[in-house]
Amino acid sequence: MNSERKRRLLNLLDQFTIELPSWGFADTGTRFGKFYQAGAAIDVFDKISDAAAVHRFTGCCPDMAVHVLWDFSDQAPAARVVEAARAAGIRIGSINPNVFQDQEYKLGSVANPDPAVRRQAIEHLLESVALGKETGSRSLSLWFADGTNYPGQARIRERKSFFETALRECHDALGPDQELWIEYKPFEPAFYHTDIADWGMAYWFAKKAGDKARVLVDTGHHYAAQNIEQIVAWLLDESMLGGFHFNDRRYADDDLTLGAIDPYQVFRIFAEIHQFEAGAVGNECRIAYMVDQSHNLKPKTEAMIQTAMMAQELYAKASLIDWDELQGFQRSGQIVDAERVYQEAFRTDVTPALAEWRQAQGIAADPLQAFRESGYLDEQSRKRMERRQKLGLQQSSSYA
Ligand code: PSV
Ligand code: MN
Repeated sequence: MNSERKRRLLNLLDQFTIELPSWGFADTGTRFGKFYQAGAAIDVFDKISDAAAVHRFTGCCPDMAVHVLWDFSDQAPAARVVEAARAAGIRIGSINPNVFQDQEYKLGSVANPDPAVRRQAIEHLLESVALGKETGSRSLSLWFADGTNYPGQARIRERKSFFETALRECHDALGPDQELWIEYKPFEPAFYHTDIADWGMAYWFAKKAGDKARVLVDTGHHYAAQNIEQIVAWLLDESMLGGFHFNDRRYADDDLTLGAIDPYQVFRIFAEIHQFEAGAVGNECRIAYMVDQSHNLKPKTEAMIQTAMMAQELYAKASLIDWDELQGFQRSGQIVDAERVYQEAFRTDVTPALAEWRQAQGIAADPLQAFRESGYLDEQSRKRMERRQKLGLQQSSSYA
């Protein structure tokens, strides 16, 4: 890698941050059960401590997304949560309302056939907007479980109009610094139709809601063969890409760690972004890079460090593509050579450049190794096991 390219890469890394999900530090499972971990976070303050640890060792995760019902309570009001984050050296990132868990939402939230339930869901969205203002968060990140399980269960067009009304009302309550991101998902938990099933529907709802609304791409929310980088290219071109929920999968929304199955897919997504930003002056786009993973088996904090490192590595590799050279091959129809530009960038070892960047930040060249040597996980596991015992909470019988 020549020195000019390395200098560019180091500058790009200075700007690359990735937001961690509070829920990725807590015990999670599947519908078949949960395996408890001694080191899992018990409450939002543990989650803040864990997210801050990931940031300390990686230097690129200064924000933590919060889930309204899972993270805020009388014991954890907004002011205390914000203060705990500040003291730990991180910020509160996107606010995630929860209109999928309560019993009322069996038939949907903002698209529920009952107007009282629709109102209740909208009120929760508005409270989440207010919480965003209180916590200094710049984004409201919306995911809806709304949909149906059987043909004939509901009128799809009527539900679409319920969504348009609700999202507009939510959008209009946003403060000047707040943005609205709309996530899509083709199935689960609904198994016949999902009200926001794909990027086109999310795009449509965002357009209808207003100019602060954009689309959120969760990499796990596509059918298996979907070309995600094409979606990203279109959203970039239309200035409608709000951000990502990164994770990897083999089958459906598996929520595995980023790059575990197909790192080249993530590389190609980053390539579209670098290409867009390299395209013209003024093409910088504010994209929120976020993680949305469920670490059912891996130690959670380690999985998060592994994810942040993988994201940096793939982002760095994709930045090495020489766009002028590539365009030359594209114009003359040299397909093999064009593809080789991608493959060579993907193959390039960026470990030395990442080590140099980390050294400049005062962090270890191998954040995972340094984290392990710090003893953080052992210490937290011991303390959290004791706390769980006192609180009478279910837990694993070992440190592992
Ligand atoms: C739904 O699968 C999702 O990806 C949404 O982003 C939620 O906010 C998150 O998972 C946690 O439930
Ligand atoms: Mn998501």
